[in-house]
Amino acid sequence: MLRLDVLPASRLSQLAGDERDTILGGACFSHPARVPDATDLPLLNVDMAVLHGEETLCEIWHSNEPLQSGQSGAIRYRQGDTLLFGRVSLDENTEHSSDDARSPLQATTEAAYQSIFELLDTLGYPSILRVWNYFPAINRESHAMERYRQFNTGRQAAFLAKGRAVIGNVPAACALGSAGGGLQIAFLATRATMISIENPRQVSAYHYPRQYGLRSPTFARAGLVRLGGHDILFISGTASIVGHQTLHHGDVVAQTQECLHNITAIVAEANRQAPGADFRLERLAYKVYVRHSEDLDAVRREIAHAIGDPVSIVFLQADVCRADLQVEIEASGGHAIGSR
Ligand code: 3EB
Repeated sequence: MLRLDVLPASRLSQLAGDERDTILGGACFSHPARVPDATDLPLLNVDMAVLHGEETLCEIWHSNEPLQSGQSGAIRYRQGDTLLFGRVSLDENTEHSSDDARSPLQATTEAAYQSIFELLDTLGYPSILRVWNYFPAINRESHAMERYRQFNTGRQAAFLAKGRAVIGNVPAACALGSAGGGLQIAFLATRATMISIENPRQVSAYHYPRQYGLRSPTFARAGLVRLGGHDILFISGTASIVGHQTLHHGDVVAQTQECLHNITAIVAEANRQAPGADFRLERLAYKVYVRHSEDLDAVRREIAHAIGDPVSIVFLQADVCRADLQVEIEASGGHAIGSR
């Protein structure tokens, strides 16, 4: 039903026939960003360095449903009977006029999410399973507010404007600082029923206290969906946060361990909600965002120590959405992983 393949852009451009027709969409990472030769597909090109190997690395989602491609404004998408993958990439200044009280990033975020919701409402994919958000200088302050908080304000405003819940049943997500480019968002939506999962070790992000911004981040710790008889789990970007507080300032090893404790707790929660699923840490596909590239070996060693050699793992250099966080880990499982 759903398959994740992580491959270099050079191999992506060689895919043909059925191997290409089954592509729903995905994201490619390199620094600087290079456009892979697949312009009709909804692929994000993120300016983000891959920390192992030289090549542009692409995370490609495949589906065995019959698929068709479409475009609506700035959104490119591909859809099947139950799944839709879309991507939008916006320059921060296009949605902003000089008399706007909102910052350019806030206005652009709000416009991007509103257009995503309009598309999904029109095409009838009510639930968003997973959103990937990337934009530059995530920790920089401008317009008297950190840019991550500007993003949160625009995101929440769009959810509210389109009548969507901002607590409870919200998508799994991540938000990371890229090295350049505009606001880039990829999303996976479904007609199937999804369940949002929270982590008992953490305050839900939508209930964070005001010290982290007046508008809370709109995301769940994970999303669970049943597709084609399989339970599929999307774990949001997970950091060294317990309760609502960052733990282990300046200690990337301890932060990595705390991320993995949180992921372990989310997996346990998912197994409780989907008793037949049997999600296991070593069977998940991981994406690890490391703020300082020199921490790669320490982070990698900690992950190997805790979960051995996972079936799929990618290390990227990215800024994490709190200045005191040095690492963030996301994961997914229950779907097929690898080439067919
Ligand atoms: C956190 O737990 C760390 O704003 O969409 C993780 C996952 C984080 C998603 C988002 C932010 C987001 O608060 C940051």
